[in-house]
Amino acid sequence: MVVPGSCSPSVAAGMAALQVFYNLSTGLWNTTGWWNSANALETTIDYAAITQTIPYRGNLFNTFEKNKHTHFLNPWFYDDQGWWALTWIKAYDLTGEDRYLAMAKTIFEDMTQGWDATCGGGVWWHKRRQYKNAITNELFLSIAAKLHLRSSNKAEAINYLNWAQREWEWFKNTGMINADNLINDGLDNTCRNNGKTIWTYNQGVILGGLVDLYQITKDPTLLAQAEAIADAAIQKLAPKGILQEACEENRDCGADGPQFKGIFMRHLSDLYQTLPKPQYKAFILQNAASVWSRRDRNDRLGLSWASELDQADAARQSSAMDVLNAAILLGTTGTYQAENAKLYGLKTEAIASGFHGTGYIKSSVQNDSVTFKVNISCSGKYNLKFRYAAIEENAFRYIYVNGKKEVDNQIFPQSQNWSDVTISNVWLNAGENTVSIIFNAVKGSKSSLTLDEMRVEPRPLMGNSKRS
Ligand SMILES: [Ca+2]
Repeated sequence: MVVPGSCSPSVAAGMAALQVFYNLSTGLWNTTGWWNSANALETTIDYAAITQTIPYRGNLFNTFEKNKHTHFLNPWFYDDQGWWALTWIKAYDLTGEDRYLAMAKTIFEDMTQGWDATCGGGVWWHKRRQYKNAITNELFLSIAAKLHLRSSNKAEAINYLNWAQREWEWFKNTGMINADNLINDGLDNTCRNNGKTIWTYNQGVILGGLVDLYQITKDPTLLAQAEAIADAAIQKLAPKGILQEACEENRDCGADGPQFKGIFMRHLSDLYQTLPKPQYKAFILQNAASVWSRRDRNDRLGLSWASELDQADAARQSSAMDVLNAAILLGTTGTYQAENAKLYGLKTEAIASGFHGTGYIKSSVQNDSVTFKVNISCSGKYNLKFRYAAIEENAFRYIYVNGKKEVDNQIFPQSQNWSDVTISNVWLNAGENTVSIIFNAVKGSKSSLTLDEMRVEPRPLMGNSKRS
């Protein structure tokens, strides 16, 4: 399978085609609606974060400056403004600038005005108190959980968590999640599932909210619910493995529908970071390859990801770029087992409990070494996280990256149990790299080291780093 999971030129070309629609004077994307522009900006931020590139970061600043006087509030619809809250949270994660987080909080505060006791709770879709639907409440859940994770003020953090839990308690009891574990559009006048269209984005946004709430509470039922929804969507909404919107059959999804599939994929990608099922990875890669193979000569991508381009606009383009972003992200993280690495002077073992993969290695003699081969889609700075034990005392080893010394005698603090040591900000090239851990006793390496695996992760985003 040809996967467009490299930073350049393929995915970069798709991003460039998205920015062709960007209007500098409005800060929005031409050819699409207001809420779609929030998603196009989120796509742009994801791309900047995943590839660690700066070309479109100016759009972030510009969109904020041109529109901040509106506070990104919509006169009619709570869901439309919710997208902007998610986008500004991502902008905060990318830049660490508090004003973006503050804007997300302002938007959320306004959304709380839409909550009332009709149907036992939930936020209205329309500000004239019409229709309690899935998307508005999924957004509300996700924003609340994300704001909780980013609030340093304790009272504020508790408030956001209370909203998230209140929303989920209500949502799961409404019946909007049907017997197939798929989410219908909303509630009817008797507060029951109205049986209306199962849009892909309604199977997506919920995943992000549940994953975040799971990170906060560690309640396994939340992750199980997310898994059930994701599995059902992949099984039921993707003929021949390619995600399809219900409206595609008539080849008319209006202005909104073309955005939805990307939103699902973005959140499936979030779920995969917490629940790395091989099936999710395969699904992302298969869809990315399919849509990319259908691009036109200007790298434009259409409504259907399984057939030729119908028309080009910013909604279609950003939606498709979401799955391409997800595919790149898969190529920037990976876990490598020590027992499968290239070993010199070492043997593998599988006696101690709790190892990952099929075993681990024990390093204790002069000049022994472990060399990992690491394939990365995008060049940039990464964190290398080693899972190890050092039973007797602190162990020290040389770390080499691509044949060059990265760390003199990295310390692996004494630990009877499996622990992690992270080496931050290591430059890796697109393509193949080598990472070696070398016992150089002459230069001060010492003590035995048990090594289980190495995990390669993109350097954390700035705002995100406050979370740990
Ligand atoms: Ca292992």
